[in-house]
Amino acid sequence: TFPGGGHGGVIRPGRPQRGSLALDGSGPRSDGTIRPFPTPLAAHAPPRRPGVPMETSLVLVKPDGVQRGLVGRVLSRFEDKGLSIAGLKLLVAPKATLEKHYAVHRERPFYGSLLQFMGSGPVVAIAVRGVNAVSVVRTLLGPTNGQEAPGGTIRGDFGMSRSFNLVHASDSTDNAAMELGLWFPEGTCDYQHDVLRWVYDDEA
Ligand code: 3AN
Repeated sequence: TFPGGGHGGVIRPGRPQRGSLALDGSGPRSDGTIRPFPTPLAAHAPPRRPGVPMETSLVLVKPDGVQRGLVGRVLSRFEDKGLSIAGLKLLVAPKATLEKHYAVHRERPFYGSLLQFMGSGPVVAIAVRGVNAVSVVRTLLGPTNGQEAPGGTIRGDFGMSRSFNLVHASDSTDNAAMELGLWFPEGTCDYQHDVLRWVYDDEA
């Protein structure tokens, strides 16, 4: 028998069953007949907004973030914010990928050690999608140096270093497109993320 049921979960019309509810949420009236479930849930949901322009940013949890067991918490920051995960993988980055990814820093003194560090263990690549995702994600990361990053940001909460700064995120939509092509050449996942109608209002 079903818990609290005793009738196999079935409420028979015409038979009062005080103190019990049908599994579909309907309940018996005092005369024993069945009350339909009040209102379909969809009737209360705001309408889905078609055509909201979304951006996708490329985030990396760097080898220090993976080793320190922060992957779940980094993902949670984005999910908690209302952003969507559109791609996710763990890999040891090929040197060629890192060279292209950090080409802009080729002339910087830290370029060699940066590439060595980024190839020293697995990284987690995440495609993060949302309205203004590129700048929103950068805000969630915080400034480069963990010692200067404010509390509440990923780097501010978890890091104490400039080079071991746990995460990377695209700094412009152009770079995001380039980096997504590099880390997700197979493309990202476009799906209906149902919670978004509760995340964005009519002004986005
Ligand atoms: P961010 O990731 O905050 O955009 P960038 O783009 O200036 O920072 O630098 C790319 C990466 O290079 C940083 N995430 C950091 O790991 C490393 N980096 C930046 N500046 C230095 C530095 N002065 N010394 C060592 N590593 C650095």
